[in-house]
Amino acid sequence: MAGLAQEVLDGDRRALAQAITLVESTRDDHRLEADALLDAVLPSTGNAVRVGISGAPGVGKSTFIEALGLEVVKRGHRLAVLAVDPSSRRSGGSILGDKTRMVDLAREVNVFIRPSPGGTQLGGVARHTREAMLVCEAAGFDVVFVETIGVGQSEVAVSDMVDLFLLLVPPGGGDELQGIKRGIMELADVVVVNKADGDLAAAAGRTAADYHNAVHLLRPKWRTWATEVLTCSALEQRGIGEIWDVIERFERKVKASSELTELRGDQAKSWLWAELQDGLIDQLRADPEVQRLLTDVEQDVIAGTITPSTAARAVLASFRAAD
Ligand SMILES: Nc1nc2c(ncn2[C@@H]2O[C@H](COP(=O)(O)OP(=O)(O)O)[C@@H](O)[C@H]2O)c(=O)[nH]1
Ligand SMILES: [Mg+2]
Repeated sequence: MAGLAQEVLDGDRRALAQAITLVESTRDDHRLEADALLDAVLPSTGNAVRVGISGAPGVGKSTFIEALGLEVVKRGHRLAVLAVDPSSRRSGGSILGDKTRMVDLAREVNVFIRPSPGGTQLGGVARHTREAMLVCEAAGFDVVFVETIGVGQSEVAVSDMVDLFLLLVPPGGGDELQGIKRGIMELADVVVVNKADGDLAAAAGRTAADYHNAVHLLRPKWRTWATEVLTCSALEQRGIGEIWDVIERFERKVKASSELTELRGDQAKSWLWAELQDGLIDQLRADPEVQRLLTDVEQDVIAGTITPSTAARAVLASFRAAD
């Protein structure tokens, strides 16, 4: 692993792709190698600006990532684009299909685009993306975008690995605003109303004003940052530079106030607990006796003859005894 780790640190793209394939593997022996690799590169991680980008299908995420990505590389950064999309296997892949659409961005030498890892279990998909992010940072990428589609719990998982969560919304009336889940609004550090062009320009301005009012009713997430609302046209590449300016200002502020250090510490802690939870459940399932008992009590719980709490206690007791 030392060889591969060194190649990653040297910025070798083939090594980077190989390392990400390794961290995405579910094989036990690969997992041990992946952990060794991650341990080796860990001191060289954490130096990137980590941005989560979310929004409902069709809002313009791919177009926006291409436009903002080109701006970022124009300013001399190296950009990695990753994704968390547990549905990508079934739906044929959001970002994978988009890679062919993000043609200009994909052609840039200082850009690395990786589709969402496979899997339908959000926890596993998110873990692999988070680890891929660390590997990209070790390889010298100083900006990371993590895309997620605007449905389900994947937003929360992404907000647990990025510094700034950017929510992309379409122009529209109050109804549109109602349709955005409050939980997602609460995660947003920057809201961008896209498609502020042509006939939609005026509506986009009104939508931005509505969001501005709405986000200020929410409990603030940061001491030093209040959610900003901007408009842009990803298609016509207008307002994009201003968005990157806001992201840089955010990063400066939360760094200066030590809030970023606190956030990343909290995130690392919650990943530790997620790993413990997954690891314990894997160990439970690995024990054949416990597994048999599990199958039985699961049926009893379904049938309503035993409470989930009593069933869980019995399984845990059997696990401890087996140990
Ligand atoms: N008018 C306009 N259309 C846009 C803009 N950004 C994206 N679109 C269009 O919206 C549609 C969906 O865009 P896409 O980037 O694939 O959205 P995604 O599903 O969120 O990734 C496409 O037809 C884009 O051309 C924009 O800024 N203005
Ligand atoms: Mg897309």
